Amino acid sequence: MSNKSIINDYSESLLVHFRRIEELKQSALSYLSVDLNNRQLCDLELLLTRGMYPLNGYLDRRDYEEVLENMSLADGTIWPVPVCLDVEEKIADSLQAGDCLALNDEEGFMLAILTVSDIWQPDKKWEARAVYGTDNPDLHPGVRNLFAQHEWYIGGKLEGISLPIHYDFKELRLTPSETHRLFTINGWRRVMGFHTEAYLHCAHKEMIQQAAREAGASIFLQPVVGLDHPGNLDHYTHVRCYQQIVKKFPRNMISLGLLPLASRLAGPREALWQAIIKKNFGCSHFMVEADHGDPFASNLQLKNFYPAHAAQELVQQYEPLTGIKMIRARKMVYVEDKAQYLPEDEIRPEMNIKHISSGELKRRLENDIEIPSWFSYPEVVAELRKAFPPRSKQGFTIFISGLSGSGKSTLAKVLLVKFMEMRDRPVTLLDGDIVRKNLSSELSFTREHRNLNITRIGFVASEITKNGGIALCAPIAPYEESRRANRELISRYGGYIEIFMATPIEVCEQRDRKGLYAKARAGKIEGFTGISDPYTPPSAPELSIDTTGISPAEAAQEVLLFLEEQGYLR
Ligand code: PPS
Repeated sequence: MSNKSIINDYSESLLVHFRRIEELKQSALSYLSVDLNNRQLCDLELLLTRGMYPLNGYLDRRDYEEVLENMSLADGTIWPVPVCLDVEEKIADSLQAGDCLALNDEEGFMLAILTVSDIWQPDKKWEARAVYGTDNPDLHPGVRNLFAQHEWYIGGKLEGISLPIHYDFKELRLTPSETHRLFTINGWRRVMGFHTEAYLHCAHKEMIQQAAREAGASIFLQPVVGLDHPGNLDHYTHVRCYQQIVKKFPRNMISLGLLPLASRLAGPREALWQAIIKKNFGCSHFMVEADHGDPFASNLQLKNFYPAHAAQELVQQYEPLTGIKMIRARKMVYVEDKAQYLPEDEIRPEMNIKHISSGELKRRLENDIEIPSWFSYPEVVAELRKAFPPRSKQGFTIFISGLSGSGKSTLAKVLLVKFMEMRDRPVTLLDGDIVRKNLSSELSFTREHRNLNITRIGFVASEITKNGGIALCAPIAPYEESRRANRELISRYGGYIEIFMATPIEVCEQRDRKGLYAKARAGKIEGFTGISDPYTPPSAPELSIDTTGISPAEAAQEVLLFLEEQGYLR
């Protein structure tokens, strides 16, 4: 490789000898340091273990520009995706070529020393167009992520002190040298790598097994545990499901290892990058899906960003340079009359096929409905049921928003009593006044402080919901932005029911239980909601309740009926 030291180029890992670690730790006392985020830690781990061979550090500027222009390093070695260390301007300003920078984990534990070769401010629009095919962040989440990263890049060689520390699934965190050794010991000359971030069911198992059989290869199932994906509860459930599904393959045919990858979502380039990484883990074959690496691959609502099969074609085209063979993933479909899975392209019109979509699977889990064994294995379903309990066992948040005097607190109190009476789940009341006294006592009623107050309530409610309780929130919450943030956060952990108290302001003002409207009209309270500060009604609440002509018991009954109908109450 160009202007890079040969010393590390062929070594098994970039971790240095413990004698050198002692020296590095001593010298590092005078080095600048940065704490890496989760994404950067994934890159560092794959660099240190040599999952990203032949890189022995972060790309310098020449290599980076070649990667964008030609999908190769400056010496012509194929490399499709930039791997640079992004840093804040103040770090970039304090460094020059030849300096050393200590790289720490999020707790400040030192993992590696980077000897800086280059510091530059990349043209991110150019990078986005080259790697993703667009520089519009609204069209591509990968571009959005890129633009959200620091503005300066650093390139340079790494000396590793320790791999990032993981406490979970240690036996599955295999490095390339470990997997290669494992394959050699087992006599696996041909190994097909399978990369996944999804839950796997019977159709996947049939697809993987059939492809491996055709290639005469064993299987290395390598799921990604890198960045948490929105909507995913946790990676623990994923890994436990993978541990179950490998038991369904013939013995001595499959091994499981976790890949700490910060996916770029770059479609064909992503697939090619993964192919090189799989080769580095000792695989001879790599299964590529028609929409591999596409940011919208598993999203039924959105059209894929890249053309179908583009990823397969690119990986195949570069086979001579990467040294790993592409295997096309052939989707399998369950044929009821034959009680077996067949490749989708072999299905004839008269065949009776069955399918359960991810949306339907979610519905069945939520409502405790049977999941047939032709679709998934009972052991996998049992893991999913633990992670996604039916609605009747999930925690939920009832978020009541509305003007002062609209009936929020009264409704919340009646619901509190009803839930206490049911004794189904623990209940917590987070009324506006209670929160203002206990959680947000230093906050005023400016837009910024109100939003902060609401997101604090949202955080507490999300913890309650996550742990299976009921959070009853009743603040004014006049702005859409903080209500939306709460919905996004809490829906990940359980139910979220937004109730808009649609009682007209005239009625609220007439009630004026606390005399606040009168004071606001008299100019004695500034920025009073509905009088001198705006209230934006929720755009899509689960329920709207106008308490003008109904009793608190009737309002509460509307909520209880809704909860029952949605499956939260039994
Ligand atoms: S917010 O906007 O959601 O943060 O408000 P919240 O925490 O629910 O607090 C609302 C209660 O504070 C009292 N109060 C005011 N409300 C609105 N605007 C102004 N300027 C204001 N100043 C004090 C008021 O009593 C609200 O209680 P409720 O129960 O809604 O009447």
